[in-house]
Amino acid sequence: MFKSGFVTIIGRPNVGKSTLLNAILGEKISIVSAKPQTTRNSIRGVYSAKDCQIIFIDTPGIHAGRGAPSATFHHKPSMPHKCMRRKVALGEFMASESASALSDVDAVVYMCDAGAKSMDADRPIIDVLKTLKRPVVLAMNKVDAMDKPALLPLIAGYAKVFPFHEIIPISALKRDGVDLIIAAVKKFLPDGPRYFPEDAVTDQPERFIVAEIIREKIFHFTKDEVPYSTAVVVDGFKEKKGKGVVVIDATISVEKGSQKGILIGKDGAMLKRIGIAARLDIEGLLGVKVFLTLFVRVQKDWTKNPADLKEFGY
Ligand SMILES: Nc1nc2c(ncn2[C@@H]2O[C@H](COP(=O)(O)OP(=O)(O)OP(=O)(O)O)[C@@H](O)[C@H]2O)c(=O)[nH]1
Ligand SMILES: [Mg+2]
Repeated sequence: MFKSGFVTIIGRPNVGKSTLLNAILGEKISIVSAKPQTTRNSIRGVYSAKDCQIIFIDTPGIHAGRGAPSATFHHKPSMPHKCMRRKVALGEFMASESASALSDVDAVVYMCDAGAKSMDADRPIIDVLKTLKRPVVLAMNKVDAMDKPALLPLIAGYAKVFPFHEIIPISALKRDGVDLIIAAVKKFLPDGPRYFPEDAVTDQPERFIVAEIIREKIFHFTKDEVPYSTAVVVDGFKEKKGKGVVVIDATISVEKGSQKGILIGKDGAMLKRIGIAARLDIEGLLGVKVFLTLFVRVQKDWTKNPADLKEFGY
């Protein structure tokens, strides 16, 4: 019988969830950066094999407890409109994306960073997993960057707080143990149809991935609050028929004039750097030559404004 189903990858920011999704698919559809809170939307990737199809859902990292950017994991988006205006913010959108990606899934991959100093920040998320009643596999990531003897006590520690179906040490970066994760969640798939064509990798629109690639370069090249104050929208995406060329226009919105200055840089140097790096990746993705033009504009305090969030896809 053919098996198919949905598996959500969840965990604290920066543990390597998007890296794992890309490693599972063998293709990069989800952006990655060394900074926490890179992923903002839940992103579906399709893994197809002869006997099964698994839709893996990458999610924004979950902040639980104090110091969270304004969001808690338990945010319920069904509050009255007036209250929404005051309270909805980008961080809350991200938390609600993660929370809703957990409903109706066949299994969950909970990811932690094996090198993290303590598992205290995992506990509130594990408490949520307890209420879910779904099979959970623990992916203990970044084992390439730690001393192996530290692994056994860590595994014992996690096993004590939750009945994980399996605990699998992996390196998403080096693709070590990734097949074990796939095999582990495969056990929980029900009989089901092939939801997507066998050669599909994602159902995210090309425009979305292009905007994300640009956002990734901003995360790479800028620092402090700048990447967190940035949204990217692709305004134009035109294929020149028969020429193997795609012309793309995109607008980068920031919250303040000073951030606009940083993004453009001296004589436009920063924007040029972002544009070149993004263009190369987009050309790799689309397999054609790309002309990319970037615009920068200020949309004051957009991360706090529900109408702006909506316009930017959040
Ligand atoms: N050493 C090591 N680094 C890794 C591994 N997996 C991911 N990383 C790095 O960890 C950082 C975060 O990776 P992401 O995949 O963006 O993490 P994420 O969990 O999706 O982060 P958010 O979207 O911000 O929640 C990047 O610098 C990755 O290169 C791994 O197995 N080993
Ligand atoms: Mg991510």
